[in-house]
Amino acid sequence: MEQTLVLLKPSCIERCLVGQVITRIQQRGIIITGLKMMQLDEKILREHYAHLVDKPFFPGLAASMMASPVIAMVLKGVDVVEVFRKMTGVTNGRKAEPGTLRGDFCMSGQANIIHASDSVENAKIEINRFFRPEEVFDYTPANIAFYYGEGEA
Ligand code: FUP
Repeated sequence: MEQTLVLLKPSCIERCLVGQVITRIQQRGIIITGLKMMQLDEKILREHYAHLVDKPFFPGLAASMMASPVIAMVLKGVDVVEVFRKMTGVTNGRKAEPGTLRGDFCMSGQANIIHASDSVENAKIEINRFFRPEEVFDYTPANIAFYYGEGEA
């Protein structure tokens, strides 16, 4: 099964939305295979947001990502990269559809509560960036037959 990398940003931690976001992940039937709190620094953020380093908003973005610890997660499911990007919603929370995490829980383009990998290729790179192999527990729930029909997973 596919895996994706998620960060619950300082805007999620400070606003005490962690439980609600994790509830939505589990309600959907997405499996959490890695979870930890960590303090990000400029080095990892320059790698993670390499496509944005030259933008004028990068210093503010980096500061917002270092304002508190984040919670990093690895999520597992069939097509989970695409499914979870849809659940996340578009970058600007004010434009995100109601029903998405950003559309339900934030009003900002920067303090937008969550990061989710945007492709299968980037998910692999990002999981390796934030997790050591022994920190990811690639297990399958005992009742997996109630998550997916025969032949789906
Ligand atoms: P996303 O994949 O939706 O997280 O979007 P991007 O990779 O384009 O942007 C990463 C982060 O940069 C966003 F979550 C917030 C920040 N950002 C800004 O602060 N201002 C902008 O104009 C665009 C993005």
